[in-house]
Amino acid sequence: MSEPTARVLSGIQPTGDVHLGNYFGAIQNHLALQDRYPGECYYFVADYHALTTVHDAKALRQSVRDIAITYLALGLDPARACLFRQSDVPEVTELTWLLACATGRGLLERAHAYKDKAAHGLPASMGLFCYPILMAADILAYDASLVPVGQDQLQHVEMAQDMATHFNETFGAGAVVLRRPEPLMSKAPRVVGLDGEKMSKSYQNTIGLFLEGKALRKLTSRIVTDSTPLGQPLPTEGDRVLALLDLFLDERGREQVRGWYRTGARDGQPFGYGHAKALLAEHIETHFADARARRQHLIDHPEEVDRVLAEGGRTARARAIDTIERCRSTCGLR
Ligand code: AQP
Repeated sequence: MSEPTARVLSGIQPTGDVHLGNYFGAIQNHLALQDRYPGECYYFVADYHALTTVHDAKALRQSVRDIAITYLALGLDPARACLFRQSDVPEVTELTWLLACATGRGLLERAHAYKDKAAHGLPASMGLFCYPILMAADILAYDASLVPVGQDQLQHVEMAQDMATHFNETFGAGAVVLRRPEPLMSKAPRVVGLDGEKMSKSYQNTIGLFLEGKALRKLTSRIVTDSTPLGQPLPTEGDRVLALLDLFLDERGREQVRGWYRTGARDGQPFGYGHAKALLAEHIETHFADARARRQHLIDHPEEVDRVLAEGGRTARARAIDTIERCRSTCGLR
């Protein structure tokens, strides 16, 4: 295989509304990387993955389009980054099988995401158990060298590294048939949710990007805090509202808010959690205001979104076909 330039690959599941964890943990990086590596970024909507939890065809189709709308509204530029539907590249399911044949079961049994979901009582299908193999196939099919993800996906990228090595050793006698990917984490690799756990659609503790007004303020008011009364100093360590506010603030803003926390006062007036939560709602609303407007345009013009996905699917599939041909030949299937 000839040495390709840096190539970026990442995905997101169409399992509900995109939340602050997805955005600050991964999507912000995805958008920055299209400037750095134009033409080499591949971002997919993981509809095969979603089948582990979504069993409603209409809802899945709608959700795929919603995620694509969100990416485009946030600034994904189809001229620089390829946005596609995972299932438009069925070759990844074949690569999943080839990788499975070179992967020990013990590797999958160590997957934290599977264990966490099972511990939260979510039904554990074989699909969920094998999810890291499909994810490895997604990464390896495009010869990706960089995989921007949140902390929860770090182990899966490491497993993809292991699977590439196992495949190369098992079938390729050590030749580099599949390229080893490296994870890339953002400055906010683990964003907390309303309850202080990892923000996650499955845990129903998320804050969506496009909520506004009363509904948004109602949601931020649900963030769990201690019971420090209004006007008393608030803890700056471990507070969830402050952790979320930090995502929107520069160094100066962070210091300023910490000052209000430490004194329990802002401009001579008592300051408490209610004020901090209202401030967070304001930041969310302002930060995503432009994207919210672009999103409305795309909701009204779904044909534009479908066109981007269809074109992205063709581009991505051409890459994956190269890889699968190489792998088939290495395994002796041709
Ligand atoms: N809380 C988070 N902090 C930082 N990054 C996060 N990501 C998700 N949650 C956080 C990153 O977002 C990208 C897309 O994630 P996903 O939706 O495909 O799946 P996920 O990681 O499993 O996110 P959820 O909300 O927890 O989804 P469900 O509940 O459907 O499984 C990934 O890069 C992820 O790391």
